[in-house]
Amino acid sequence: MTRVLSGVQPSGVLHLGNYLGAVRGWVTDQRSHEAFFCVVDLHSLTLDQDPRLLAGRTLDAAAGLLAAGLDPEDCTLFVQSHVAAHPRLAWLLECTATFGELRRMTQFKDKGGNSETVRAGLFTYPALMAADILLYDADRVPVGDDQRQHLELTRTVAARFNHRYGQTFVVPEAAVPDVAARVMDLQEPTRKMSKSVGSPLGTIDILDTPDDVARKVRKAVTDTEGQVRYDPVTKPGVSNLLDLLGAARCEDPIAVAARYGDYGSLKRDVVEALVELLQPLQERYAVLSADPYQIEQILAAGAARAATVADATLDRAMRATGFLVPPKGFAP
Ligand code: AQP
Repeated sequence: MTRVLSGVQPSGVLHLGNYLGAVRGWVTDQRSHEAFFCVVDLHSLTLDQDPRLLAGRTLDAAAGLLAAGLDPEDCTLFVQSHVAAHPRLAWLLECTATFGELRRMTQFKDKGGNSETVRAGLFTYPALMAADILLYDADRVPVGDDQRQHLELTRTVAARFNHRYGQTFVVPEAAVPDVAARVMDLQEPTRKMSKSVGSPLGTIDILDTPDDVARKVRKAVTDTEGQVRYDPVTKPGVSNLLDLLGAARCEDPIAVAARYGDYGSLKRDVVEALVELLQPLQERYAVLSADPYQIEQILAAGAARAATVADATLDRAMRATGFLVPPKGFAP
């Protein structure tokens, strides 16, 4: 059975971009693949985090994934920092990737790559992401469009490592969805919807109430043309609304556009479709979040399963690199 792996940062509750661009596909993947999904808490430290909130946000992210439909019977769900092999393999991969490759990552540039005070981890985290993937011999990595470049780097690094030290890693493929691969910010529709960048009015969280959804969609930036057409280059705001409606109702956004003559009725239907889409997730989230202990148990079992696979891959990579590997039973 082929393997999939993907992850989400605990930088807040999942937003519509996370759900439509990635997590909705994970729910399908878990039934047809051996699936590993993680809350990538180590990645969140690339930006400032409040230590009083991080653990709670990690649990919230896990509850969001379970509410979205991940089932611990069908997949392994865990927290990245609970599996020590991740940062250990990341070091080997930092020493495989080059400075020039990391410097070209657009996410680094977008998040302040020119500043002297930016965290070194923001520069090197694509190597940690490569470790997340390669540890599980993942064939397929379902991600939104924004992660394509990191996936390409993972493939380059895996191939280079294999060439230098002998066959060690599976070289993975990115799996980007056909619809909603890049959900845009409602206020700045040329920028992707994001938890860490952008205004709260531009991002729809999966836990937003119907009133919140209606307010945000009503205020979504469109244009002055007044004509509903799907054209992401010249009409990014309207096209984003069409993408959202198409993704929520599983329809092609161009076909959706043909049904509307004005922005008002389009926005009304976007609200209705999103409220309908989010309602069952919110009901499941309410039940799950009432019992955080149960979520911790799911994550602990997931980490134990994940560590078995990850430790074996790390061991293979350490041996291939030439390190003195300690005898079995040695606990560092
Ligand atoms: N706007 C988006 N449209 C489609 N897919 C998206 N993803 C993220 N944003 C969009 C996909 O969701 C998965 C988890 O992403 P993440 O936790 O790294 O991203 P985020 O929620 O957008 O969080 P941040 O804090 O804003 O981080 P950055 O700016 O680094 O993305 C991934 O598969 C991602 O592709």
